[in-house]
Amino acid sequence: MPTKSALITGICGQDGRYLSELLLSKGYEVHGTIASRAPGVGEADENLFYWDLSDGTNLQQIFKETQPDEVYNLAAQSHVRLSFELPIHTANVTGVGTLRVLEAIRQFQETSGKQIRFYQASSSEMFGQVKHSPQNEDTPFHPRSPYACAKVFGFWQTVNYRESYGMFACNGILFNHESPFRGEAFVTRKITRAAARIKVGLQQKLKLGNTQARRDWGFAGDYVDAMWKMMQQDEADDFVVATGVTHSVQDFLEIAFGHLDLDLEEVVETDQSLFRPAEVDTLCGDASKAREKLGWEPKVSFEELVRMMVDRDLKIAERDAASR
Ligand code: G4F
Repeated sequence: MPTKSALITGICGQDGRYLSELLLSKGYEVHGTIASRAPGVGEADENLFYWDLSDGTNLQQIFKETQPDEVYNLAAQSHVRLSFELPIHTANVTGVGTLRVLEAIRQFQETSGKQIRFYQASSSEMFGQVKHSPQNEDTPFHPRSPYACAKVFGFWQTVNYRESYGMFACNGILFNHESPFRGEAFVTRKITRAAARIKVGLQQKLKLGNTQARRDWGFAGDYVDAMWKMMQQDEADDFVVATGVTHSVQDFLEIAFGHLDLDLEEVVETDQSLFRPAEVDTLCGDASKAREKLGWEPKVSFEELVRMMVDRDLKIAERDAASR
């Protein structure tokens, strides 16, 4: 079988990292786009292309060079609280950016005759003020942030390109998914990093916003497998990817700090500036469709996930403490 070529936008992020490992293990030729601010900028790599979702101009050239069979659109301004401070930028990048990729694929297919499959990283944040629980593919959206509004735009553009042009374009509606490679500004990694640094004496306090918020947290390594499976279906469709189990930020805190025998009462402080103008109080996904049609299921439990993240952050903290 000839090698398949994949292009991952935002390949340097957590999901890009796990997805590229998965695709390489399946024999794919993997290419990725990175934004100009990404780490390692300036280093030559024939499989990496500088590109930003706010820019539609060089996608045709990137497609020409990479000849992708599959495009995974993982790039975004993905921080919910930041989107309240940068609403226009978020709309342009996370929302219209998705449309730029879809339209570039449509035009490339028309001129080259090559068929490209498209995956859109849609988000459980689109459910926002949830209409019922657990949320599945039929649950109406009620976005609660500029980020979530932008993701709703990207979701419907993906559906529209599928329905209007017969493109293979699918949405993975992924609930929160974490790993030791999660960005440090997201609450899970902020907690595990702080616990580890407090343990070795590099940090004294941890400031958090709303610790009563509840999320359905899974392991990113499991979730990229669902992305790939969606792209191998006979027909493009949209799928919720979730564990079906919900926990509070407080639960996450207690397991993380408990794993290192730390007393969180003494170190955790509430910081009002970390609350959001509108909060998504609780999310819980129903991934029955993914289980039935994709044969997908999560493998890593919540407790295993927290411990995995703390253990890696402890190694980093110990190394940092030793090099002081
Ligand atoms: O970790 P978070 O920032 O993730 P959030 O907002 O749920 O969004 C993440 O998951 C989405 C999938 O559902 C993605 F689409 C999105 O791109 C992103 O990856 O916050 C989780 C919860 C929130 O309720 C927040 O208010 O934790 C609460 N929280 C409390 N203190 C905090 C903090 N969040 C952050 N980032 N930092 C805090 O100090």
